[in-house]
Amino acid sequence: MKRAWIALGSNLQDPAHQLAKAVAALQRHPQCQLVASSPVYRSDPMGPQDQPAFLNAVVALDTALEPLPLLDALQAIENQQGRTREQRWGPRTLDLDMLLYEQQQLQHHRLTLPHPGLTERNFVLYPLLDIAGAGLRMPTGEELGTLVAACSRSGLHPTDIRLDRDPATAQEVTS
Ligand code: ROI
Repeated sequence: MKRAWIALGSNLQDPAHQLAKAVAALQRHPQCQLVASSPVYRSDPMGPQDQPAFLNAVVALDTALEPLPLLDALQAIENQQGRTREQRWGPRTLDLDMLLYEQQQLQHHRLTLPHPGLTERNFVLYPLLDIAGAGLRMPTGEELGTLVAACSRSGLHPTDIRLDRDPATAQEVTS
């Protein structure tokens, strides 16, 4: 089995439900094993500001799939949840982005590893830190802790949403 790190994001059609449903689909996948899921964060939109806030999280998967078949599996889940090809930087029902796959570096027209947005997106780095720890090594040799230290946390807010529950009952607890 190979270890992959996947970022989840949604800002349309009940984002908490979208994330929980995606995690449930990954858990059901016969060639994937969910290892960990991060807390869920609410984050200010990166890109145009006239769209709802996002919910973001990261999961660790162990998988028998190579990177491109894993990408196919992630896109199938996006499509099952009604994702259409939206405008660039626009709102979306569900994004599943492969951040890292073992120590692989890949430049393919469908997939770049590590994910090119990884180093500048606090809504990816902080949940990754929660489950991977600061010592996680990038294929480029840097440690995750170094990347996090260079990335502001502003606009990133923890929530009480849990991803390891039944998606039918996933809900936001506001206090
Ligand atoms: N902004 C935030 N905060 N979180 C996302 O997941 C996200 N995804 C995107 C764009 C539109 C770039 N902005 C985002 O695709």
